Amino acid sequence: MTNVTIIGAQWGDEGKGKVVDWLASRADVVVRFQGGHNAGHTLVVGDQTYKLSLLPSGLVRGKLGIIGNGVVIDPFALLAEIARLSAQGLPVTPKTLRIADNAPLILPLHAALDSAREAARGDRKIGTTGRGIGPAYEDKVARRAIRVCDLAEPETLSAKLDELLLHHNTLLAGLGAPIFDKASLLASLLELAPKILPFAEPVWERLAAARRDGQRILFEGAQAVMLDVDHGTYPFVTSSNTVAGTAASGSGMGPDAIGRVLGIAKAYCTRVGAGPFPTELHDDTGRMLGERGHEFGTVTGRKRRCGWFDAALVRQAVKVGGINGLALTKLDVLDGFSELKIGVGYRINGQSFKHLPAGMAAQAAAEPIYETLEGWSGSTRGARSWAELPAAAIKYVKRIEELVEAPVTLLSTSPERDDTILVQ
Ligand code: 2SA
Ligand code: MG
Repeated sequence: MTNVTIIGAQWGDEGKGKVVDWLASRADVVVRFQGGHNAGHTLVVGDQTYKLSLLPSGLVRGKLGIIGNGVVIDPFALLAEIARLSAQGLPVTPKTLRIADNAPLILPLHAALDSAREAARGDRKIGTTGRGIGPAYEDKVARRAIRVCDLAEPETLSAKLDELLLHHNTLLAGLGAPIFDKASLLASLLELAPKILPFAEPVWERLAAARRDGQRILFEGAQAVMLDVDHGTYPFVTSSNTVAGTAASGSGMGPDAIGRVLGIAKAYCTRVGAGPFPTELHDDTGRMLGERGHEFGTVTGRKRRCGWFDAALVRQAVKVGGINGLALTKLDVLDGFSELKIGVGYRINGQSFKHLPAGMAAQAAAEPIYETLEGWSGSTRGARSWAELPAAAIKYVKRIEELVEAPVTLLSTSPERDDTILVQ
């Protein structure tokens, strides 16, 4: 059986949660490998809506969930999310969830620094989720992060907190933000340690055993390729690598474990936070996409910016992300438009580009080059077969395939899991 890796092919919120949920029924293990509780995956199961941030979506289907070493774990947020799911009738126990003992922790000081920095940036802010993701990854790379395993070693924890606070309190004070007290931070961590540690283990061992036993692993990406710290619209990105390759390094497996890579893209495009978005619409069409698509952030409730599908951008995501096939979601949001536009490249200072160049000024100046397609008047909402789609909708999907140079293998026509068309 092949494994599957799911990643976002735009700027996030493409509907990864639904597709992961759809594929989870055929998997044995679902693994998160990067990001943290900045992710927001909405799953609709019957009359229940689950909003997951840090937990792997497969838990909702009773599959073993694993949080890999590549994730930054806020232990307070983890316990709160577990409590929330339990209140919805879905218990999460050390039998159903395992977390990497070498994963770095996000602490309250990371969120404080994230927010203080954003406030200090003023108009130049990135529009982060304020969850402390960036500062936590910085600490990991700077070799001062507190990791899950440190919760089992009070002396290590205490010594590491000294180093961490020396660094962070200096930064926080410089930004005029309140500083943190070691004694209370240490006490709160020692208090939650016995609740977190039962979930912790070297997950790479369990994953290696799962592979040996022929189990099928589903890797659940968060955010998206255009938010990748290397390949995205830097500096308007998240602080992790979001491409498929991270599934291996972020879970402790070799690259051959990654399997098929399914990129998820909306049939149009959205972005939350600041940064370039060449096909963004500031007009009634943009507002209509936002209203019909209910485009608000799952975690922060922020309004998402909306625009036309950018095939040049998704083509780039296909190449750098290692995407073999695309799942196109929210096609129904485009129902009823008389015509649709697709971005096929950019004009920047009089020059044409087939890709989005890396420079910040070039990205900000990029004007989309559009191709116009006929819209459709019929409804695609809830369609479960190719034959139920209007001819113009099929044409739209086929044109996207050509432009992004990857086949569309799945089509999603509503948030319901079963309203999905398997194309190939
Ligand atoms: P951060 O917090 O450091 O990762 O923010 C850096 C940039 O990454 C973007 N980002 C996201 N974009 C879309 N969806 C995300 N998750 C939530 C969701 C977002 C929400 O699924 O709805 O609820 O607002 C996500 N996480 C990070 C972020 O907007 C910054 O541009
Ligand atoms: Mg989301």
